[in-house]
Amino acid sequence: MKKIITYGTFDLLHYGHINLLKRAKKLGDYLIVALSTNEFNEIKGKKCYFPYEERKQLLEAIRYVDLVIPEDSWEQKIENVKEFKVDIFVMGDDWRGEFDFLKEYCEVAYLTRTPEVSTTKIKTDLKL
Ligand code: C2G
Repeated sequence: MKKIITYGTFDLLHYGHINLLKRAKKLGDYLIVALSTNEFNEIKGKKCYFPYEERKQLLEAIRYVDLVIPEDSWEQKIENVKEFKVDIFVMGDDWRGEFDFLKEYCEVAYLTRTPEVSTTKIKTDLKL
């Protein structure tokens, strides 16, 4: 059982997120998503439209996602990788290089982002 983990806020869920989760799942058999809590988003400086429970509910409805756990700190990744015996850590390539320290514990894969869509863009466009 090849286990994958990825992290994020996944606010205003869109097809860029789905592309990432779909490709992450294809790398193994079991995909864990560590979802940023409302408190952690404050630390990340991200203002969420949907609170944690709703963002979690949306993610759990996605066929590629097997488990959603809370992400409440920058420092939990090594512990998560060990605890869940993760084989591959996956993030969009806007994070390329940022998490290479995990290579000691698991494979690290940065997948290309879907360029034209983002939560920020959706919010900006809707204000117009
Ligand atoms: N993503 C993507 N294409 C987009 C938008 C997002 O592939 N058009 C990917 C991001 O690269 C990330 C995931 O979808 O891998 C979730 O995106 P965000 O919710 O923006 O994640 P972020 O706020 O960058 O949180 O500890 C890591 C952080 O929690 C990452």
